[in-house]
Amino acid sequence: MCSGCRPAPGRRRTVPESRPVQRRPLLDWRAVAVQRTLVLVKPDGVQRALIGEVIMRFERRGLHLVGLKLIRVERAVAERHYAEHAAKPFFAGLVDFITAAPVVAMVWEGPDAVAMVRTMMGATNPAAAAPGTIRGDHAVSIGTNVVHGSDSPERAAEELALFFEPAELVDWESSSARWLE
Ligand code: RTP
Ligand code: MG
Repeated sequence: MCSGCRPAPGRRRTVPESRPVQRRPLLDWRAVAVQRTLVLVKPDGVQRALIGEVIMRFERRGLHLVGLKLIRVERAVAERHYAEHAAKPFFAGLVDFITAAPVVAMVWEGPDAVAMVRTMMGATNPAAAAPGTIRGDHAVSIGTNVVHGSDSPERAAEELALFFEPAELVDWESSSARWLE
């Protein structure tokens, strides 16, 4: 230290008081509802080795993974899951399809996660799905459209309960969370 920089004898250097850092997000997305939504990589997606592709999209987007498993969907579960379509001509085929081979079931969390996932999936009929969406990039047929996503917060709650035990969902904090606020 230079002699001129020394505090005068008898005077103590004053150190600025340390203050807690105020973290204020640029955009307070807590004003938007944080939701959980069910995503299935359907049997065609698993067979076509698209599991990683689907996970990557949600992970890179910034959604938060709280549940993940590879399962065979039991017929009774499939019938409950697609109960809204029970009267439709494609119902039997839909249940056959979703129970024919393993699926990957996931729960993703984030602000407006239900709508965000649906937007990223693209339209039900891949012919109408925008390029850049999962179906728009990876599917050509309405029957084999790679992914399922809950279509409302109410359905998401029902579907989470149908596919996951509470203990299978993991509460954890990602170290990148503050960079997504
Ligand atoms: P998902 O439930 O699988 O996420 O699909 P989604 O909401 O986009 O479409 P939804 O109307 O719930 O239909 C469920 C699945 O049934 C098949 N589907 N086939 N042949 C047909 O007209 C027809 N319509 C629907 C699709 O595989 C759709 O994903
Ligand atoms: Mg649906």
